Amino acid sequence: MTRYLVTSALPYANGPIHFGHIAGAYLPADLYVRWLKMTGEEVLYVCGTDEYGVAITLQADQEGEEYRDYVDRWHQEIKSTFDQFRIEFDAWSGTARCPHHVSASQKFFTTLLKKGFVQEKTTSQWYSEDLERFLPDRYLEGTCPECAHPEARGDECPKCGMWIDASQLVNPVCTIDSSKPVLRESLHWYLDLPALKENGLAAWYEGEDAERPHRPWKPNVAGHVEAMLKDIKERPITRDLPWGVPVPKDIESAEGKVLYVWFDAPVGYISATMEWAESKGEPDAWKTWWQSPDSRLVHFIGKDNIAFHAVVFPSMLLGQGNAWDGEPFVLPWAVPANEFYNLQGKKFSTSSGWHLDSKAFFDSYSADAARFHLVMTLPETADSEFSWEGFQSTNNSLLADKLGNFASRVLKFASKTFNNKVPHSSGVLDTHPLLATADEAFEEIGIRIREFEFRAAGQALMRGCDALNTFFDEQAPWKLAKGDTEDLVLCGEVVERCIAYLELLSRRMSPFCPDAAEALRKMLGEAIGNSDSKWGPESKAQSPAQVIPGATLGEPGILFAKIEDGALQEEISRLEGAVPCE
Ligand code: B3M
Ligand code: ZN
Repeated sequence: MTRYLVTSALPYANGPIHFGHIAGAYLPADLYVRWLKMTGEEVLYVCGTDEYGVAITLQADQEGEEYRDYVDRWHQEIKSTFDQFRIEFDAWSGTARCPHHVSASQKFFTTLLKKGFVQEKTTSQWYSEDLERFLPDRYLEGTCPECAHPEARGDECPKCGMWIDASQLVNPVCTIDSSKPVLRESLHWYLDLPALKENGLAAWYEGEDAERPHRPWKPNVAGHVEAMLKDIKERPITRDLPWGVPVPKDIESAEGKVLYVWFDAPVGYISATMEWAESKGEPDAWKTWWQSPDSRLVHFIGKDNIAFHAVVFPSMLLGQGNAWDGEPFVLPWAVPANEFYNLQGKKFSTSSGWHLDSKAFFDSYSADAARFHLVMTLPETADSEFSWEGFQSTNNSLLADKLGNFASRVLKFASKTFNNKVPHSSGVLDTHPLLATADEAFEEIGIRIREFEFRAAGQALMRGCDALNTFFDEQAPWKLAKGDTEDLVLCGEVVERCIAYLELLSRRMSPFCPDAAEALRKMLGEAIGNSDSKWGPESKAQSPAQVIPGATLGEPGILFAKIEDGALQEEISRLEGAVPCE
């Protein structure tokens, strides 16, 4: 049976998660997971914080905090932001807190070493004579050896996206004290990507090896991977740093060396799964997800993480062979990488105030409204952005006017005209063309979600609501209610269908707007019987549920409050006080 093993990039525990991150790697995954679960699939959604490496030491050093305390604090903080967005993981851990992480990462390393996919080399590293230490990549800035951009970091060029070998950096300076470092010899271990390419990576990517990956690769993924495969190089996977997974002790001269954070971080997906399995009392259950050929491994990431998820991690996985008892690891089935999400035309930047403070945001607006607006503007094929005007318009004209309004018209009318009970139906309207249009639109949601086209899925949800509103308008039950007996019967038929479609809508909308979906189900009261909270497999979701004739409805209410122009202006002026980065 197909199983979905879904991951979202492990956020660095060194700062807040903002709307841009949410839109890039978390909301689409959460939506995907909620949809699959609702339709009866077996799914495990794994995430956690990325807690080692230089991104952490840099920040913690600057703020004068112990590394452990620093990551603990951000681990909590990040989780509370996910909670505000109703992003729900099955397994949630962190690389410096998971009890399996060190041993799993070290085993990855030693296995690759034994199999000859990791080689030891003495290389030149930048060393600060003033600070008497080796300088990790991120403590260096200089000119990009590929594109000559003058502000490249030691590990990566922000302009051309190249993964840089720091020793190749032109005119480097130390970011701690602006001194000029010197090159000194140090022993390090290199991942033999060229050998791994020949030993299965290329075959997996190009699909010679059976039907494994989901096709086609997204163009941003294909572009990046193909460029990288053409000229693949060995890459160092160890560092001279005091904070990380130690290189295994039994390896000569491992003293003071740790695994590169991009080596241990993806293993974090596996170690978090081990922890989850153990907490369920089935310590081996992680294997069902990672080693079973019918697992579909799906990595949700932003475009800056493509190389690691579509080249490096798959190489590490396939290089393990049978070393872990049982089947080899599965390789990624899909990597739905997103482009970047900006704020009113500029990059999100917490430090300059060009951001949306989650706490303030959720004091005024709902998770549902935030989620739906992000879905409708996701950077799926190009960079996109959050604007306050856009947010207001999604909330007011889509959620409130189309979805919320349909629900409140129907339920208020039923309350007034039918004593808040579901009218009886003879099925005469079941095949009405507008309802067929709604069916088609609602069916498309699932098709699109499974193709990672979440914007289109959101549009389909709205098309369904349009058809339902038109149906209600055209049938004009408020006129029928004033007519003869025959009209009154038809009026009941119309209302019965609308209530049944509200039940269907409550399920279809739930991955997008989980809170409003729950609220709508409450408003439907006894009409929906005691269907369980998972709301059944897809087969059931595909036909409108039969609401119970004569059952009492709950109390009608407002699903989505409108955002007033005044509130909007306030938000915009607050942002205008900030100085965005170019
Ligand atoms: N922490 C980079 C990032 O947050 C990195 C992702 C790790 S995923 C294994 O964008
Ligand atoms: Zn460059």
